[in-house]
Amino acid sequence: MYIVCYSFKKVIGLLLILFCFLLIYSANSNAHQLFKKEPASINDDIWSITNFPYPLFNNKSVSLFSPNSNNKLTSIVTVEKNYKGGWNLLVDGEPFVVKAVSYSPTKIGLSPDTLPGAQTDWMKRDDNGNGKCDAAYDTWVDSNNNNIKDPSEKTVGDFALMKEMGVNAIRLYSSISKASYVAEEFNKNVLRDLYYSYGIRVIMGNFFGAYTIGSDAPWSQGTDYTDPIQREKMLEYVRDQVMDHKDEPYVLMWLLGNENEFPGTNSNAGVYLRQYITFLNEAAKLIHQLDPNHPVAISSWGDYGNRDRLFKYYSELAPDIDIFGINVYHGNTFGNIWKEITKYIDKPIFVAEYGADAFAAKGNQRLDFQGEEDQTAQSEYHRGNWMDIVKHSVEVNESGPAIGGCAFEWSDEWWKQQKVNESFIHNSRMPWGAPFPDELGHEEWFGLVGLNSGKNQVYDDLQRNLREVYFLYKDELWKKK
Ligand SMILES: [Ca+2]
Ligand SMILES: [Ca+2]
Ligand SMILES: [Ca+2]
Repeated sequence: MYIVCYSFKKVIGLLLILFCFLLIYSANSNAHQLFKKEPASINDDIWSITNFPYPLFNNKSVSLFSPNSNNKLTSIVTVEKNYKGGWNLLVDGEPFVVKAVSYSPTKIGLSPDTLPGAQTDWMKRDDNGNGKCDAAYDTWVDSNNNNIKDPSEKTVGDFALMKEMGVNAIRLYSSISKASYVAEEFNKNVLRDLYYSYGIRVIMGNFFGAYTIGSDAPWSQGTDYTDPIQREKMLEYVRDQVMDHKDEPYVLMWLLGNENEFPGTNSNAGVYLRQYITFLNEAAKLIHQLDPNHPVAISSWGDYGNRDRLFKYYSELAPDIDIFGINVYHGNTFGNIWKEITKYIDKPIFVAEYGADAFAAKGNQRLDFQGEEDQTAQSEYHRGNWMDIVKHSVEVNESGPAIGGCAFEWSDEWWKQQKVNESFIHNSRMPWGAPFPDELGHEEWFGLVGLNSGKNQVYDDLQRNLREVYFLYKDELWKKK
């Protein structure tokens, strides 16, 4: 009996030991799993902020510092008036003509209506899971327009394509969090690589209340520039963004707003023009206090009804804005706007948006969705605009105020003229009247680069179709001398 009991105790003991062993093993394997699940990306905490439904990547392949950078963190960018009254932008003392494109490479099928941040999340999007930013490094050119990636059509990436075209800056419109600046919306590794590996800088935008971003006003009411609480929020947003990027090598300039005087941006800037412009100046002052190394530009609305008054107010109320930027869609040239501006404003002028869409409606039927691409007409429109900028720059005229422009835009955005859930369709409906080649603006077709051949709706997410205008810049207008 004793022996039996002893054996029984021994068995229990052995079982206990085995149980403990299993427990430890199980804990270890849980720990191992947790470790394996540990987020790889430095930006993974954005999950909790914006809840983007896709994995974020850790772009280990991009270099953070170029061998020639001497660890210099940022350039000194200034504006300078010459003895003839013309203006130059100087980067580390050297004249710099801004050859920029607006860069919002929204993936087909995505829309900010259904996915907040859809038009700005390209810096983090890695849908093909290779650890690299898709738009920057993984796009390919469908050079024979068959919508198929043929063996000869190698992966090249937008950054390389832009460099090849002669682009020296991209315009980023804004971060898009409404209430406060969220640093994780930007991927600094990608932007540093844009600068170090491709020589392209960033015009760092801030909507400054346009579309209620920054003011956090209810959409139904729109941004109110007379509201002290909203104003404080917008300044705070600017302060946080500037502090986050001011020492980065890629920053070319700050750019506040985007056509905020236009009622379509859902603000009352155009109504309370004096208050708005005075407030812009406050923000410009703040930026100068925080960052003495980069100038402040704005993005005014070229179609404001009483431009005489607009430019007069800017002249009187905004001495701290360094560069007068303006979006202009006035036809093949900018017409009289140079004279209209310089009548009041003695500052460098930056055409913050210009360009035309590639879609040509058949006839003049605004509700007729029929038509096809007219790449030549788009290209010639860009030629006229760029040559007008050159004509008003010191390159041609020593008293010229133009320091460059930003072509709108790099690639088509299929979400812009849609009913809900039409971001998979390249719509041509609801164009706006404008002095474009067919007198209509088709908002989804402004790309220098299309996302398919234009002949059908079959595409690869990473496909690029270079339009004629791309080659116009690459081979003529922005060709490196
Ligand atoms: Ca990728
Ligand atoms: Ca092809
Ligand atoms: Ca669409």
